Amino acid sequence: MKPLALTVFLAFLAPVALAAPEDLNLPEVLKTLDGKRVTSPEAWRDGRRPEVLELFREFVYGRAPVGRPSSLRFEIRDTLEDFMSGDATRKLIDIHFAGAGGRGTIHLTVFIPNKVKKPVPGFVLICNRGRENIDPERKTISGFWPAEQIVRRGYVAATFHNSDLDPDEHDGFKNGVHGIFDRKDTERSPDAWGTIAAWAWGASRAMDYFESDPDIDSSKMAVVGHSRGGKTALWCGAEDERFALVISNDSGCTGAALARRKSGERVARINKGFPHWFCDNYKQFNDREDELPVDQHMLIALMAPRLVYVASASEDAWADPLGEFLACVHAAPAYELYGLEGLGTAIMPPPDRPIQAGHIGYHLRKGKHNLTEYDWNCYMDFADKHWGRNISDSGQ
Ligand code: GTR
Repeated sequence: MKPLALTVFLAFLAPVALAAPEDLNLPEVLKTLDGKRVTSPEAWRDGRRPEVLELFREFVYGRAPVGRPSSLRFEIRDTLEDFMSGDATRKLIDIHFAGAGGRGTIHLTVFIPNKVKKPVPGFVLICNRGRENIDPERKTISGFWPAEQIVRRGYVAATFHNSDLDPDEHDGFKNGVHGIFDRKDTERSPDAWGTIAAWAWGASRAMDYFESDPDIDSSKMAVVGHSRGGKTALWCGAEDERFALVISNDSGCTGAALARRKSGERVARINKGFPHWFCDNYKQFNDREDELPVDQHMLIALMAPRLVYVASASEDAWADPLGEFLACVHAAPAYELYGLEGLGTAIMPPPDRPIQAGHIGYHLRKGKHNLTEYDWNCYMDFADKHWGRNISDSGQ
């Protein structure tokens, strides 16, 4: 083996050394802005957690002007009980809403396993790739959303496309839910919601539907997203505590990766490339990551004491796998307040060796930036483990 090939081979085998937290000077999860130490679950839930959430609203993702709108309405467009060779019932649901600027609809696709005790827990994917990846007819099958496998393992497979909420383009926040709900009589504020927050809002409306469906166990639903969708899943999980499990796949910059690592995609770059994703205040931190009042480990900590899972890919340097892993490590103190284990290790695992014992799960998949069946299987293993499910629940 050539020396370089050998080094790369060994790097995959050897645990990756950690940068000490002091080196990054991360803000402490359990220290309030006025310097008080948080030592109880109550002080976290009622004090520090809302404080951190507000910091992310004000400086990063922006503030949604509306929660569940009174206009929200579910239209079950179609129910087919004999889908996937009888394994699943398919429901196509239109979630309608309206505001001063017009109306919108989220097209939600849901497959509910037939041979399983109801209500059934499951996963909702925020799809940010082409709609063919979430084909409700199943003529196109994609590893990005392996609905058949999800159903076979006894879980609800649900999904919607992010563009139902807001197209992924910078149009000055005129179209999508911004155009529907934003006030027109005042200037847009620097902490107004960006597109990531708009997509996250959509996942919460899907949760509104799950709560209304007796076949779905809304107390055990996971929100899943890849890349920009992964950033969205994390923000959704922070804003909406109804999600019991939050899954970030290769979310990278302003997702799971620590900004202060300044590795891979950086704040200035993401704000330039995607000026519509975050709130205007976030642009103050271009090339000034150290001045952020938060870092992304605090976003992961906002899930505590719920389950959260972060996955990276070994060839995805742009998303900074080590930065994603370290954010999980440094989110743990919020879990420890509840007597729960966070990640349970500070040593980065080699590829394809998931860490799943604690309330924070992590794996580094070998390969490129993508959401694959391997990733999904890890997420379902984690859910099986923590939700006490086994193959007999799947009816197989
Ligand atoms: C990239 C962007 C990343 C990531 C990715 C994706 O261009 O720089 O932050 O979100 O797109 O969503 O696939």
